[in-house]
Amino acid sequence: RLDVLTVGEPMVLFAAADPGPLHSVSRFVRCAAGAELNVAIGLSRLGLRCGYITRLGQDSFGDYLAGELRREGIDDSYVVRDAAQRTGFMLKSKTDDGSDPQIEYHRAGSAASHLGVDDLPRVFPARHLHLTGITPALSGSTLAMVLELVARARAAGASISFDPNLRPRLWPSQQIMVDTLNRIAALADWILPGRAEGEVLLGTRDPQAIARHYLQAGAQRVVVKLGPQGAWWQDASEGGIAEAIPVAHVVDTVGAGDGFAVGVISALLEGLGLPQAAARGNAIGARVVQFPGDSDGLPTRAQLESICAQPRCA
Ligand code: KDG
Repeated sequence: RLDVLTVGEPMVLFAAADPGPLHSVSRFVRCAAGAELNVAIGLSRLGLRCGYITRLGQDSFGDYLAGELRREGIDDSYVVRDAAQRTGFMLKSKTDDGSDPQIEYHRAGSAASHLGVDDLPRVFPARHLHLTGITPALSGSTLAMVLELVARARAAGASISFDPNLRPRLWPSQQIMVDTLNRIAALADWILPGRAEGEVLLGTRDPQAIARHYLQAGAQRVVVKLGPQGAWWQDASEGGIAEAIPVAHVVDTVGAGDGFAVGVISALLEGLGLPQAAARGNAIGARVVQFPGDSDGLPTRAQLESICAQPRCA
């Protein structure tokens, strides 16, 4: 049995090698992206057995991503190669002031947007399911698939984590995004919103109010990401702040939330408490922002142990 199963769209990421707006950049570095893929990579590097459901085109981008999955030791039994569709890709600019980069997607109609209920294993094969709000935004069939996967995970007794990961550009409207993601959040056990996401989804930036809302909606644990201020964790009985690990120089913020999810999910599956899980999330998020790619800062178990020998870490 797997520890964690996730589902999503992997993309080839061309990260600008030089700063400036995308149209002015002539050199790019190729890497792999996709929020759930990043989480699968991070969990796998920590030694968890992780599976990933996706569809890839039979093109060179698909070959590259299939190779990355193998290289990272991710179970690819649920990866379909689709001769009729292309693999998506994206461009990311380089910033030198820690601000969020410019992102350009080339993913509409991609192989992964054709994922559907038929791509799911009949019997849910893992202890835990991790979802983000990106996959249900890709198409009507991916939304139906996510809802069915939740039902199968529940039937198998698996726990479910959900990172809203708002991508307004991928949704038909803001209202549909908010309604759909709050509906999925109400089906999950562990919810990992950012404070700005709370504002969009619930109309409040107050971490305690965000946590209370999702706990009342049925979650068991909520961890609200506060960026450089750390994270607010809360369950039915208590709540508190996990302080951030200061970062002297932020190279690229993209992927930090996925690193945070890796920390929280791995710690909770290991039986650690919520404060320790939030602290590990902070530690991995802080490492990820010091690297240019989405996943190059995700630590191995030995690297995590050396970060966690320092204060403020689980
Ligand atoms: O969390 C990182 C992701 O944003 C990035 O890897 C690309 O999946 C992606 C997306 O849809 O933006």
